[in-house]
Amino acid sequence: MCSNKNLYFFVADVHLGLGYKEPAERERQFAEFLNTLPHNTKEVYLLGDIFDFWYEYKDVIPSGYTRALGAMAALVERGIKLHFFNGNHDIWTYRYLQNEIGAVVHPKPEIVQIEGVRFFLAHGDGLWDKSRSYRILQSIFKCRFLQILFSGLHPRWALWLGKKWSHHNRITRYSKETEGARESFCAEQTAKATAWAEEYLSNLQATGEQAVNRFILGHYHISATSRLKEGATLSILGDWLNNADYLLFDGHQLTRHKILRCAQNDRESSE
Ligand SMILES: [Mn+2]
Repeated sequence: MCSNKNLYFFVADVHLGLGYKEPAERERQFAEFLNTLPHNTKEVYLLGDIFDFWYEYKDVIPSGYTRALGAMAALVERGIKLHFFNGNHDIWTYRYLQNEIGAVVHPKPEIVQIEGVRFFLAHGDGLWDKSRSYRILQSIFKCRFLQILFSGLHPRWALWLGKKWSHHNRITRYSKETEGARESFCAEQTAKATAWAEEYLSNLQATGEQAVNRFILGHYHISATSRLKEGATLSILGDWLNNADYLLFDGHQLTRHKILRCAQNDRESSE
């Protein structure tokens, strides 16, 4: 990590603000992670759900997140390019992150070329789940009229409502899960993601478009890697609720790292 190669980091699902385990500790850990990135870091990709709930008004942003926002701004000040992909928990960003932090906001999945390697980057929701309930929920969230209505609420009520909903969503899922259910969830989601990525590659091939070499997704809260055809890989990022998971690309290799919650040592594995 100390060479002079350009470094690129990928993180998702920190869920700042979520009252699970030790939220203040989680925010400190995330801020420290950003503050201590090596000097040869070129870009940081935040792949969604960094905030458990975000909403902003022209002159008001949610309270909390101070350390995280400060660390994000400091990164940009250091000349590191910061990318913020909207997740389903932080879908409603307007201009604050661009104007105040200097981040590049990506509302949709993107294919980007990094050091000659083609990456498909996305938060990961809705890529293959086209169910009716998902589409209804999306149309509610993306509805401009509802956003205007929401903005009309006093921030005290709007943010209370949003945080309540976000929190309920995640905690309900976590509290219902047993170890066995978690394992089968991981296997099932990895299989779905892999099938989707394979099909995506086939479609690119059929239309004569340039292939993607690396797929990186968040959203599923699982640390998983799949090998795809033609040497491509799919990596799903784990969340920061238990241990912190991130991916590092050095222009050649993509490696997965874990910052363990109790012991601060990094664990590394090749993708
Ligand atoms: Mn998500």
